[in-house]
Amino acid sequence: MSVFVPEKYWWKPLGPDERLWLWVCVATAVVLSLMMPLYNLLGHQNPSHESYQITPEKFNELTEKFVSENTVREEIVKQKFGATEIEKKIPVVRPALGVKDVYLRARAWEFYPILELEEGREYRVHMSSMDYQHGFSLQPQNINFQILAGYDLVVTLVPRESGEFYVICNEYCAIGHHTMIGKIIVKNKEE
Ligand SMILES: [Cu+2]
Repeated sequence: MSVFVPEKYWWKPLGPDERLWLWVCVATAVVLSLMMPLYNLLGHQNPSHESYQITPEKFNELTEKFVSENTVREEIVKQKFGATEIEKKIPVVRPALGVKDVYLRARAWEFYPILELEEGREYRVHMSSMDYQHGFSLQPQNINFQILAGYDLVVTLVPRESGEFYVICNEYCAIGHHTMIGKIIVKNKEE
């Protein structure tokens, strides 16, 4: 049985053009790799985050606990699916003093609860999905994250601006996707 053995390898000897291209490739790879940490520190981009594994059941339990301990009122939210319009009550949750971990549950097709945060205070916002892949897109700031079932995505943030902000799902999640809109309210300390 004969084994094919090439008589010569293309990189032996290495031609000047090939050598130049290899250096271009190496330089590009180095520049692109450096851009990752540098842009994270210097660029205007989404805040970095942590991610942990969690079951939807456990995340749901933590969310329900957070909601039951910190709810201040409820808001009626309307959703339109074709000709049908439904109304539901979504709790507005204002984390008590000292509560840093806040939970935002995504599922078809709602963000739950409505968060009411304080300007200048640091929070760890936990996000996870109960079913499909969803997207967290904070508008008009254009801050975006993917929300996946089985993962607890933690974003540490300090709200710098008061007002009402909308969370749009920007990952297509079937029939009610267009109705999946959440809300984050940011208030001054005095409010
Ligand atoms: Cu969605």
